[in-house]
Order: sequence, then structure tokens, then C-alpha cells
Amino acid sequence: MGKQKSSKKDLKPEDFNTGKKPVWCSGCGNFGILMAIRQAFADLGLNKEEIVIISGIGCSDKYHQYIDTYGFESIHGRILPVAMGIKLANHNLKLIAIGGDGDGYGIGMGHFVHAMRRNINITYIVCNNQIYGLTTGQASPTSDKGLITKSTPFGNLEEPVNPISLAIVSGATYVARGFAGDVNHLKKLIIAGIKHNGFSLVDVFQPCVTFNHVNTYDWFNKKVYKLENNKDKHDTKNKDAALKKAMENKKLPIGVFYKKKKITYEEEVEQIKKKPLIKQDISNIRINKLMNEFI
Ligand SMILES: Cc1ncc(C[n+]2csc(CCOP(=O)(O)OP(=O)(O)O)c2C)c(N)n1
Repeated sequence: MGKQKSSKKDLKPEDFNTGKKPVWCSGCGNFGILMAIRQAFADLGLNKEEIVIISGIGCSDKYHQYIDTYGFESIHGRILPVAMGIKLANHNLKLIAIGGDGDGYGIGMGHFVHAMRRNINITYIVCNNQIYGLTTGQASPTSDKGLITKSTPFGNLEEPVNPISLAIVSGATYVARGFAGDVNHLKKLIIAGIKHNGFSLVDVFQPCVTFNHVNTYDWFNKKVYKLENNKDKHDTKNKDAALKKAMENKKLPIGVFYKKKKITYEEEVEQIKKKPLIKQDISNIRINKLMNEFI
């Protein structure tokens, strides 16, 4: 945890650069997402000290190494429990959880659903390349049916998870999808997600140039369209309309699908709703008694 250097305001995107050279393959969609996140932090006027980036394990779980804020590298599939713990200890912090589709929609799927139904105020950015990148190209939960990968040499037999519809029905109160090839649009989605008071999901189409030769930049460029530019004027408050849009698969909508105002988990927890836990005097709590009981 922790390597932040400055408390000055009006930081520029490059001020969030740790100076470490990303290890991603050239052309990786993660570069676009990295740019969008740094720009979003700068546009929001955030200070390094108020942000914590939580990652898991995967190619898309290295953002804390390249963005100069607080950061914590957890384990594969456990991004959200760690993020929730930090949020409950100090809910004044901005919690940005970032990881891959394998991490979040595979091994971490249970945590994903429960974090959303709690509506805890965390922004979760999922770099969705439809493949396990770091482990060199196995099928992931969002791989299309029929996709040939190292683990599915005769074509993937399984239907993909639809994270957008899952998030809408599970209680997420801000559900958006971006594309790593449209950094400016993605930045706006991330800004709105961070400003939103509640659980926000930003699923991002992120081409893996090394292991996924189907869902490429060209493939996405031909398929994606922006919900906000569409002539049928999508209403982000309408859950049924959001689900209908989420189910589209000939063309792929990007933008905000669904947004709702709702009290957050941390605003409802009696013990912390007035003051973050770390600001409270706990000197009268006899920790030894507890320790003796449990250890
Ligand atoms: C508990 C556990 N299971 C499996 C692994 C092996 N593992 C590391 S990364 C990864 C998948 C990475 O895919 P994804 O989360 O989609 O991220 P990407 O690398 O594509 O960005 C797996 C299975 C692990 N590190 N820990």
C-alpha cells in the first residue's frame, strides 16, 4: 500500500504516472483504459491520497503499478472483498477496483453479485478482453460460444456471461460499458461512475491483440454504437429498456445503460454512517478479550 508523493491539487493525467513502464503487449487495450483512468482522475480534480486502486491477478490487474495513488494488489478473484473492506474502514476514500473478466466474472463472480446488491460505493472497471490473457489464452466467462482458444480447441461450448444484464438485475446503481478504442468516451463513463454514489460498473471492451484474434479493434469498431447518439433516446432510468439494450448482440451498445439513486451500504451501517471507522475512538474496545476468544 502507498507510494503517493504529492498533495497538490489540479493534477494533470501525467502526474498520476508512476514512471514504471507497462509490461503489456504493444497494442493492448489496457493502454487506452490506462489513459482514460488517469484523465478521469485529473478531470475530477482528485488528489492522489484520496484514491485507492485495488487489483487482483491478470494482465489487467497491474493498474496500481502504473497509476500513482494508493494501491493494493489482492489475489485472483478477490478484488471486491478487499475493496469493500477498505471502503468500510474509511468511506471517505474513492475505491476504484480494476481487473480482468476472468477475475471478476469467473472466480470473483460471487463477490461481484453481492457487492452490487449491497450497493457499496465502489467503481469497478472490468477490462473485458473475453479471454484469460496472463495465463496465455484460455476461454474466459465472456468468451463467445464457438471461440477457439487453448482450452477450447474445438470451440467454446458455453454461452458467455452478460455482465451488463447481470449487473442491472443484481442491484448495481450505475451500469455502463465502454471501449478501450474510444478513450474520450470511456473517460466520461469513468468520471460519471466515480461521481455516482453507489456501486458503479464500467465494463470495457478491451481487445487482446495476442490471444483473441476474433474480438479485435476492427471487429469492435464495426459493432459498437453509442447509446446516447442513438435515435431512440435510451432512458437510463428505465430498467426494462436497459435490459433490452444489454441483450443486443448484433450491434453492441456502449454508454450508460442504467442509473438509479439509492442509499449506499455504508450510509446504512449504523456504526459508521456518521463517521468513518478510522476516525472513531476505539480505545475503549478490549481487543485482547476478543483475541483470546478467537486465536
Ligand atoms: C486462485 C487462482 N486461480 C488461478 C490463478 C491463475 N490465473 C492468473 S491470472 C488468470 C486469468 C487472467 O484472466 P483475466 O482475469 O481475464 O485477466 P487478463 O489477464 O485477461 O487481463 C488466472 C486463471 C491464480 N493466480 N489464482
